[in-house]
Amino acid sequence: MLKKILITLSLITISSSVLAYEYKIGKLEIDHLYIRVTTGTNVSAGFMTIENEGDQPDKLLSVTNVSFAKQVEIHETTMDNNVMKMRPLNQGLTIPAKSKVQLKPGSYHIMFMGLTEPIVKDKKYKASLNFEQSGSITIEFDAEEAKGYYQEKHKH
Ligand SMILES: [Cu+2]
Repeated sequence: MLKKILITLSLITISSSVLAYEYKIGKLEIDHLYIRVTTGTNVSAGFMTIENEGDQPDKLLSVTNVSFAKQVEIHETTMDNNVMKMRPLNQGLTIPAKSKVQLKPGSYHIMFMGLTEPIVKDKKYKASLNFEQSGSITIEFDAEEAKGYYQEKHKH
């Protein structure tokens, strides 16, 4: 009986460490962070989910403290006559109250340009996310290969 309880406890410990890459600042919860592994290009994109549990909207204003890229912008991908285009969100990305915004391929993303090193699997990439209401938080992206979706055409 005691043995069974111990096994159960250790399983709980394992599953909670899987959730270690979750960040919380103010009323925001940030999850599923990853940056795309590069294959010879000097641009990459970062993705995440941001959930706002608060009653007030917040805004991701900028991404700073990035050591591996010369320029970082918040982008939106749109379709214009079947041509995929990206535009920088110079006013920031709004996270409405009580809702979740997904940065994902084909939609919002963090654009890293002028990479000073390749993005390789199993490395972590640090950045600071700066929010209008909640302030700044330093996060880490896991590097993941682009798979299961089309390669984005980058038009800058
Ligand atoms: Cu982009």
